[in-house]
Amino acid sequence: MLQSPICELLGIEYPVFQGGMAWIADADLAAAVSNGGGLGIISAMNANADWLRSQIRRAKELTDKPFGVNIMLMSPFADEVAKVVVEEGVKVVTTGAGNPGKYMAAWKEAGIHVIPVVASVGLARMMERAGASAVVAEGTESGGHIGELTTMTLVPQVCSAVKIPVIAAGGIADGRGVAAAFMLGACGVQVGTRFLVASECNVHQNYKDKILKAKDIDTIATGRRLGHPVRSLKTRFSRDYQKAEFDVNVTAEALEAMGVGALRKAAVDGNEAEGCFLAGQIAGLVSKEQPAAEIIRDLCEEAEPLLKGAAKWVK
Ligand code: TUI
Repeated sequence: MLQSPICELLGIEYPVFQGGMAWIADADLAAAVSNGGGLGIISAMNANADWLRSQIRRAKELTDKPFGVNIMLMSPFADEVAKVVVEEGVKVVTTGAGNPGKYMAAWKEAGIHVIPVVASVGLARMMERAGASAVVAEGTESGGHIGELTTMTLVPQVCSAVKIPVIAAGGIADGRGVAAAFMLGACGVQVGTRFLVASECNVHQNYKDKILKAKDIDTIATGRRLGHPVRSLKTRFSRDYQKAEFDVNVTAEALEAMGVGALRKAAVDGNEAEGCFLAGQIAGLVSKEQPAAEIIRDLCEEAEPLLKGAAKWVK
């Protein structure tokens, strides 16, 4: 059985986190992952305090296992949702797209395990000093908001730089990815794209179908001009956006406006023309819809013989 210190620390069975995907990771998905023995995570995305509170309460009805909340630090509601996780007694908070330093003291005071998602060694070190329980080192293979380094280069450098547990993310969708992450020094993985097609994921069926059909080269990173690169599936929207980005006659404001509502249009409406379908580079490997618990079991049961068998390379 694949186990690591992160299981003991958080009271979970398998060292598998579900990524806090905006407009996708709701209470239903998070509870299904937690019931399957992983760490389910509700995305607070750009939602307000009331929405997050109702999702947390729903998750508590659906599972008695630990689950987390991901706080997207660029959200205009970050301050208010940061309070809700304390009031609702959430056990684990992950953060993305920024530095959660200003919230750390309050969260730690409340006994929350804070696990920031980092894309650099510098932020990982800073988070360890600020009292993070662990970090998620997320490579540029991931879907959504991304940094520059690959998982292959980021994870071992973060592992060498900090003593707290490191969870690897970005490009992991099967047991080979899990085994590789452990070989790089991680003691857990965070998986997004494969959980997006979980049976319990409420995203529009068009989104799932697009992931299931995607090939290796079907994602694109846009948004560099505004300083927030985002990886999504190649669609009419992302190609149009890229064109606009390279066009000096398109203002930053116009670009910003193009992106508004695009995640919701993809996840809720399945709108192929105007939606932004965030996805990781590993989408090409994701080929079937199945229950979250089965995904977790597959990931870990595939990784076990690979890790045990690694001795075959050593003579
Ligand atoms: O945050 C994510 N993934 C996301 S957030 C998101 S919603 C969004 N939509 C449009 C534009 C921007 C966001 C969709 N997907 N992953 C974690 C992550 N964090 N990846 C990279 C980072 C990151 C980047 C820079 C963390 C910190 C950072 O700088 C911190 C600092 O200020 O030093």
